[in-house]
Amino acid sequence: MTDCDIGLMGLAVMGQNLVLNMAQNGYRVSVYNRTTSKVDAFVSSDEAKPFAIVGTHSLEALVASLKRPRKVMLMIKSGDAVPTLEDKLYPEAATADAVIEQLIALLEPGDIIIDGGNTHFYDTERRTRWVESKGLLYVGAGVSGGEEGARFGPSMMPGGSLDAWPAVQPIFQAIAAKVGPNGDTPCCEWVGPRGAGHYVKMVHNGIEYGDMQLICEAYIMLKQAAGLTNEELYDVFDSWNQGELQSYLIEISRDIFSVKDPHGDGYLLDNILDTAGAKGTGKWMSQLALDLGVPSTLVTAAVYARGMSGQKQQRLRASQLFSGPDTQFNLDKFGGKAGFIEAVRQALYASKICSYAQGFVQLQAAAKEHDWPLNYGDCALLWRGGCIIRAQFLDRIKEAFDEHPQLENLLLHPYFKDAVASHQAAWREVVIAATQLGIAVPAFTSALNYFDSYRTPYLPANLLQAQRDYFGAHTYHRTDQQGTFHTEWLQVRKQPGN
Ligand code: NBP
Repeated sequence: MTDCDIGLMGLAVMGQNLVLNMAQNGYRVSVYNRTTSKVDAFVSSDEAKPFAIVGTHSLEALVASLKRPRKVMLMIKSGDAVPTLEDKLYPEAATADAVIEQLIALLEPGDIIIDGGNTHFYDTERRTRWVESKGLLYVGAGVSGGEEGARFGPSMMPGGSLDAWPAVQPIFQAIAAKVGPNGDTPCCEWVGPRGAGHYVKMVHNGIEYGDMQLICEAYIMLKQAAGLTNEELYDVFDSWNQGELQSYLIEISRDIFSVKDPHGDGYLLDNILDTAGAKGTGKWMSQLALDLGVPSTLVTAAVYARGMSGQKQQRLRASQLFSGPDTQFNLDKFGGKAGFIEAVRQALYASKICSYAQGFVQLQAAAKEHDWPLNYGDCALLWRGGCIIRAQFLDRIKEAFDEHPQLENLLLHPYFKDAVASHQAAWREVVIAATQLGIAVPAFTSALNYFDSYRTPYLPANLLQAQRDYFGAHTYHRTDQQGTFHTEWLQVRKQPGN
């Protein structure tokens, strides 16, 4: 039997749901999993049975079940990359490489290997070149939306061998989330060569880290500074979700505030330990921002905030040693509780704009570094539906980049400039209140510092460069003359008259 449109290996949560989604869209899908009992269990499950999905027990059988050009999609575990030590690949990379190696031996020129996992873009750059050198095509596709998205419409960010796109496009665009006035624009477009798709997915995840941390900071301010109850928080987030903050993450946070603990008293949220996990894509974005020399400070603050949350025992000990400031918080400054809630909303929106501005600046720097012709308006569209950061606000970003494809920073676009300008007073007051109360808001603060650094014509880097020249002869430029200068600072200091 060689009539399947696509084969998928990796039947965990994502793989199973993507297969059901493809099958529901009329594609004939064959499947394989390392633990083959999962193949049998899946194809005979109530959800899969109506679609006559073809189960196979080996890669050979999977490949043999496919129409040409064969398309094999991998949805297997990805891991932490060690990109500079190619000979010491992390176990999951070695695993995926071993699977790809087997597939190369089984496939023929023109066939396509697709990696839909959260793979480090370095691996996708490397694998695209490797697979293409064997006459095959390779696609590294970011897939976002979790279990629900995979089943009913994920955001998909494919990149790699452009020649693979015509064969992959109909399937991917059929299963992707749809947005737009008629609900028929797929959140799936070709992103660019080699690792571009996985890079865009990584930036999506980094922005997700920033969004989540900012929402947590809004929550802690409303809860600790203004004393809002979970019922009040539900109402606040519900109203926020009607306006410019409308987004999936605000919506699910709202819902979380309403859930009573099925195993204890009160609300479930209040019984959850305040330590957060991470799978590493935020860290990757942060590391790569450092490599590129671009300040993606929001994702970095969010990664560190998760790290600090994990130091629970140390925090408990430190809390016995230090008390915070002895401040009486007065809501009158904000015009009462309602005014404070509105100020927090504005702080959240302005910070969010900075976070997305940083994400796109990093994408632009990466595109330049790796020679990817990225379309930033399309990137915003890909995130408009199906994924975790989906939000109304992404329409504005798409419009901004459609108007100015080379816009160097979202903050320079009239819509975002006006939004930040009109929100900055409240934003500053919220950061001041947090500082006075001793409530940590690293992402709000980091966003405000980014904004203040970005909008100032004058930073103290003149002194910094003077220090570098003083101890290391690193030279400096002058404000009033062309050229490179060095000063023997000690000698100048010792000259008479100085
Ligand atoms: P997991 O990330 O938990 O991976 C489980 C799958 O990997 C199983 O099919 C497992 O086979 C297979 N696998 C492992 Br583990 N080691 C293998 C090996 N050495 N050789 C072959 N197969 C191996 O599954 P998931 O959560 O569905 O995610 C799949 C991919 O999608 C990952 O790359 C993930 O990062 C990405 N992703 C996940 C989400 C999400 O919300 N979960 C969202 C977006 C992207 P077995 O059954 O034999 O152990």
